[in-house]
Amino acid sequence: MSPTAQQWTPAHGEPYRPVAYRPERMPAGRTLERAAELRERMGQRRTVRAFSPDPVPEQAVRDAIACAATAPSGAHQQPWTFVLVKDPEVRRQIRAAAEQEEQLSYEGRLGDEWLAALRPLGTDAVKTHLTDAPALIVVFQQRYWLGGDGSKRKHYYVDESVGIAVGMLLTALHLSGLAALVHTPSPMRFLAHVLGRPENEKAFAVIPVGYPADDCEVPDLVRKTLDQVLVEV
Ligand code: IYR
Repeated sequence: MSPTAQQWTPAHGEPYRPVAYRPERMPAGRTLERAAELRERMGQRRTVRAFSPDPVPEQAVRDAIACAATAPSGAHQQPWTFVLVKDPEVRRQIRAAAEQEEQLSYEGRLGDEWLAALRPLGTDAVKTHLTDAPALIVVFQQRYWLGGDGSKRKHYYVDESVGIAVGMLLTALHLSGLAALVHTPSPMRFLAHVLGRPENEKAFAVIPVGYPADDCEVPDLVRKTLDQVLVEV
């Protein structure tokens, strides 16, 4: 039965049941064109901290989350939950709680070395993006599987799996013409509380989504060149 027709449950302990996979091979010329185009388009992505309150096409955000949920994961356990927060009151609560933590962080909890690393980015404890952006995607890691009857099962490579899913989410949002930010208020425990998440879920990141504000500015960052990040053997 398809997972849409029935609540998904882990295939734990079931036998290997292979099915044929024969995607049509793309001609090399087309692959090269696609790859160059994607490289160019992804090079234009910037992390945005100043959002317009304009609404975004909501289905595009759901589609991007669906793309993220195609990510590979440890033992195909898909250990993620994406909470899409549109309610302005809930966004206000998240901002108030995040700013309380961030104030302590920027007033010294981060330490001098971390603060120096952040200085070129121009960040501070004021998190207008949490209320200006029309939507927040709060990504939770399922640290373990929790059955309806309270039974638990170990999840593997949760950090890696959720990190990959977030990368795919950012890619999908950007290629759909939407701006985003990976915000990691620390500590993030308040998010599970505010959003009423179950005990097996731990917040991983808050991703405001929207359009850049008309007066949006970003730091003048330089990306490493391909030569600097690629080693060919
Ligand atoms: N969580 C804080 C600090 C912060 C940390 C890193 I590493 C950044 O790349 C950016 C910010 C904040 O959100 O401001």
